[in-house]
Amino acid sequence: MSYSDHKHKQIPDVKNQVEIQVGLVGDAQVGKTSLMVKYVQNIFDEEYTQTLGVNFLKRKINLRSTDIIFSLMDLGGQREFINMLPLASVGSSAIIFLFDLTRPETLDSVKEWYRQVYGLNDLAIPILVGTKYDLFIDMDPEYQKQINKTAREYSHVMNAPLVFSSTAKSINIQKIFKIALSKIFNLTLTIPEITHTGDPLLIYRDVGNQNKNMHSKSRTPSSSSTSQTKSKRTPVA
Ligand SMILES: Nc1nc2c(ncn2[C@@H]2O[C@H](COP(=O)(O)OP(=O)(O)OP(=O)(O)O)[C@@H](O)[C@H]2O)c(=O)[nH]1
Ligand SMILES: [Mg+2]
Repeated sequence: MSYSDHKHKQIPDVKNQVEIQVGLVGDAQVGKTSLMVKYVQNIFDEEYTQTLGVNFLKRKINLRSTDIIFSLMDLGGQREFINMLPLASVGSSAIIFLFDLTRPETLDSVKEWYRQVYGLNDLAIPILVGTKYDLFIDMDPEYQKQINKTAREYSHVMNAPLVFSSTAKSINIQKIFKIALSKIFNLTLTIPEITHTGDPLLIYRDVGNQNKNMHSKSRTPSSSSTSQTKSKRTPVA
């Protein structure tokens, strides 16, 4: 074959493909499996089926000419599965920390989940997600105000985007993963933020940015490792 023949051969249409692992962690029944199944299969089941160990689902999306494959790793929230935390943490580019907006103790637990995850992977981008917003909006306004405040403090200290979501009512589900993608690849996202107390919060612009992550062996919110960048922030307490 001559050189010119070679030049005119058809170039196969090869798409770029990137696989991104994202872990989902948080207390039992906060809605990790529901969120993952909704995002991947667009199904919501009201009935609770406890996750025994780790669930695993994939979803392919297209970003410009690249196929992005989200590999979602959902860890059962019962303490007995904590030995499987490396499956959801190691190799994940982002970790979604979920809490139930109607159970404040699940937000408190995020501290411990965060500490454990960052012992295994301190480069993953954290995203803080409050679930069951559909139930939360019917709760006492004072309670809502308090949760808003505390969740925002956690988001700040963790340097994590904050999203209030409802899997049951499809509120902010796709956006969680858009935010994850934008943070992982340092892309600009044009979704408006939602910051008003009482609304389904969507706060992401000034948190979870890569340049901050780079410096952050200091991500762990335990008091001893709270570094200079965090010393001015409200501690997770
Ligand atoms: N109202 C309402 N219920 C929800 C929502 N998300 C999840 N649930 C319900 O909450 C319960 C627990 O959801 P799961 O997704 O199984 O919770 P999980 O975090 O995976 O629990 P473990 O597997 O034990 O860790 C189920 O009955 C869900 O139907 C939501 O957005 N709104
Ligand atoms: Mg589950």
